[in-house]
Amino acid sequence: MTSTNIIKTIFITGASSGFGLATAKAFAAKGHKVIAAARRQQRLEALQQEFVTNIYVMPLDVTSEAKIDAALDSLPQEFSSIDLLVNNAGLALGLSPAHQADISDWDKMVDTNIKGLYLMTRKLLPNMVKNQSGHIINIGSIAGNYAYPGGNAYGATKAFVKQFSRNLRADLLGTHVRVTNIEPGLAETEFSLVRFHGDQDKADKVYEDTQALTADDIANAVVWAFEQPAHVNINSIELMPTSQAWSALAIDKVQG
Ligand code: NDP
Ligand code: 8X3
Repeated sequence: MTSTNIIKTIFITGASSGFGLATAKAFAAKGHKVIAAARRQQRLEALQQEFVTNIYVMPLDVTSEAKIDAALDSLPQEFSSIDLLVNNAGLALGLSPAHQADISDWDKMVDTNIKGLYLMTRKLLPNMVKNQSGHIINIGSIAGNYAYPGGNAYGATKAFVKQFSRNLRADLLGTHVRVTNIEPGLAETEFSLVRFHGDQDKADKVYEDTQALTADDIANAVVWAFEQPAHVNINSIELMPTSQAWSALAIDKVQG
């Protein structure tokens, strides 16, 4: 038996855009109760209007433990027992080489992609363990698996997500709580607009003349991992657009 016909409560961080928004819509359309959280409350209002009864939207900055505590404390009773946490909130900032990168960009990526993710996990896990049921789905990245120029701190935060996900599985053995790391490649969202600090032309160039993954592709992977029978744990899913592959290792040739 799968869990598809049972209403679950699903907490999604970063639900105002991209993967988080698509995942919130996908679960809400299936009738699940969805908590959609992000900093930009206005963006979430349209979601609330589309799914009046089964979406609860809330402002949340995952980098602040105090704000997470306040948000969780304020959940209405009917949304308070979380079956699935989708740790999606995250960002890349900059594509400069390490010796030129902006340290405040690195700080923001660490605070969001690492600290925000482990705080949310730590806060929601005890109840899942108590219930002997639950699922944490983390949004990692191929950037955690493969190095590329300018990927420096961003890729390292996603390598954290990969190993944290695996170590969670080690800790949670016997609790029936599942953990999955989704590792997408190139996907067209607001990701590049954020990475290039609002430079729309630069962001558009990333997706020009190619067919990137869509936010719905990632939502499909999240939903699929969640809908597997309770005895099946999808450890990780790495997905790329067909138009993306690895490049050769680089060699610095001495100039003659
Ligand atoms: P978007 O920029 O479209 O969405 C990012 C979401 O994260 C927004 O909803 C944003 O909401 C939220 N967010 C950012 N910072 C915070 C914060 N401090 N607190 C709460 N929410 C926050 O990008 P994607 O949908 O592409 O990115 C989603 C995840 O997928 C990220 O973790 C990203 O690293 C990862 N990823 C993206 C890939 C891509 O190519 N697009 C590929 C692989 C992984 P708000 O600003 O309103 O708070
Ligand atoms: C986003 C994918 O390759 O731009 O995580 O880093 S990539």
